[in-house]
Amino acid sequence: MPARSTALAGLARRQAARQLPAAIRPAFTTAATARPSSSSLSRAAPLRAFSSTPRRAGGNVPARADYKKLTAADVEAFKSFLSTPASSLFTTIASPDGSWTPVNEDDLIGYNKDWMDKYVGHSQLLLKPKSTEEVSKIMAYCYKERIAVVPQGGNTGLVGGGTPVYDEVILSTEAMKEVRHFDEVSGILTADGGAILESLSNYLHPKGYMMPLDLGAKGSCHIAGNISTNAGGLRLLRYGSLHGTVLGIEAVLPDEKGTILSVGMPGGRGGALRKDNTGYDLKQLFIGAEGTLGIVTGVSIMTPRLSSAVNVAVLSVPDFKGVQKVFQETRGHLGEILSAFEFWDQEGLELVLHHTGQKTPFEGEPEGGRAFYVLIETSGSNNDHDSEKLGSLLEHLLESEVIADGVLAQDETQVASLWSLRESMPEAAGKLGKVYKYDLSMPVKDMYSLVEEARVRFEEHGLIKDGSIKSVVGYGHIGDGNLHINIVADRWDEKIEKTIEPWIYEATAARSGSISAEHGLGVMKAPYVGYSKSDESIDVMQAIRKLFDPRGILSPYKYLPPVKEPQAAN
Ligand code: FAD
Ligand code: 2HG
Ligand code: ZN
Repeated sequence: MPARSTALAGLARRQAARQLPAAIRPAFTTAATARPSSSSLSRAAPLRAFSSTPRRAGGNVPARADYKKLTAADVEAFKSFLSTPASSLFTTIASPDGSWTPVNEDDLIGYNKDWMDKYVGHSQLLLKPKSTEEVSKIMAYCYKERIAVVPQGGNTGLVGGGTPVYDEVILSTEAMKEVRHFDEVSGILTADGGAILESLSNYLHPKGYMMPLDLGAKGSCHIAGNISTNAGGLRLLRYGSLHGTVLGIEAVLPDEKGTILSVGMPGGRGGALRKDNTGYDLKQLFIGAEGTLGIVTGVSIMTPRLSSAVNVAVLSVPDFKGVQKVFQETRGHLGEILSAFEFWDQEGLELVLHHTGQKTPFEGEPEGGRAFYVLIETSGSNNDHDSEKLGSLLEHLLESEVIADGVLAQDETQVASLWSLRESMPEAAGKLGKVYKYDLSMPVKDMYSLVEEARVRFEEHGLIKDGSIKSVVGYGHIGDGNLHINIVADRWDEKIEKTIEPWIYEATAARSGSISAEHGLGVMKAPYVGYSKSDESIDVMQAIRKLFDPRGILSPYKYLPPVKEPQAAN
């Protein structure tokens, strides 16, 4: 076994009782690396005037469908549905009689453009209703007039789902953000759809509870946005998907009445129940529907107890086989206390260190080198027990030479610092250039060969040599079989995109994977659903969509490929 020299010093109280392997050191504390717990992502600054063609990388967007073009009379109607129009309605359309003050196109850019600067629409109207009833009136009117609508939460989605493609009305849940009810016995939380994920966490923590999901965009994303994308995030391994934790949904349908559908919400027929087998489970349809079936205005969700003991270690591993071995051993050793298992590659680490100014917590260069990093988190209620278990796992991994070395957080600040190495990845990639993001599900053993194949492909196409592609980073939620590939380019460019797509979806399908693990389909992947779903499944999905949205006004051009016209009989 190679010599591992770094000595341990200054162990925190909870670790002092036991011996840690010499190559696992306390993590550095650097002010710059605190976990971005209040990380609200700023909406895009006004940058440019709109062009008449919608911007999205690549072709594939259907032509604008025959939706009504907004008039001043429509704005007047929307105004009449809102209790506070001055703070709920923003339009570039001029008022014939001065009854509203139009805004500039630039004032709407933060809602027309996505976080990645990839998808840009040119809506003329942003609505921020304050209640479900207001949403209902809006939707009934849009149905009657056949006005296209895109629901928007925190606009942190990564597939172009939450921004308009053309001139759809943007219906934002920003002004509906209250907690409606919390049951301290059952842990069931009921909130407005526009409640920000992080505010819900902050609401729950003093009560000893936490949200069952966590993601880097927590400071901006809305709970209804999370539900609509079926967001996975960093805690799925432990608490499962929203399909398990969401108990109820209130949604406004795009129909004649703007029907308010309330399923599994407290106070409704049936209430928020953990067990309910009466009929089809309608709420499930809204989880991951990306705004195609209705506007989610309220949510009821099971929240777990806040863990009083949290430990985090980051380990370096010389090869991807080792990453798999570490995962296998970790599950075996830690069992129920394992709460996250994340990984990233060397290119990812360098990107984060360079673009966020963080310092590496590692020292020196171990024999065998470092190629991958895994973050292991335990959450439990007995720190001695959990530390003991984690310590013996780390010892075992070092002894068996699966890992090269590692760092173990000694306090909350260090926990935050280590998490930040992983959570800063999307932001760091965005600082380097334009990021083509792929969010794929597949057997763990097949994950990294895809990243390597991608690098070879781009080399062969000369895209790395000519500087078009600056970095190819692999990271993700290994514990969930979810790989993120971030391909950082110097520009949005059709040639680059065509080198990646559909090749990357074919390569995913060849590995029996899914082209969307947790980010959804949006406008980006709508044409490619067939790589992961059969024609029969797509037909049924299209039929469900039509049932909820007969006039096709919600989130058009997205989510599914256009409906095939029936063939005429001979
Ligand atoms: P938006 O982006 O506004 O909308 C997303 C989709 O939901 C759109 O299709 C929109 O039309 C629809 N929608 C929004 N609100 C409603 C509503 N009220 N009713 C009906 N439909 C609605 N995702 C993960 O799964 N895991 C991660 O770990 C993760 N990390 C991220 C980290 C960063 C830094 C960023 C920028 C994004 C990350 N994401 C992640 C993606 C994104 O944060 C999630 O998809 C999030 O759930 C989107 O929420 P939002 O409120 O921003 O929704
Ligand atoms: C994450 O896990 C998110 O950090 C974002 O899902 C991934 O930006 C990405 O590609
Ligand atoms: Zn993710």
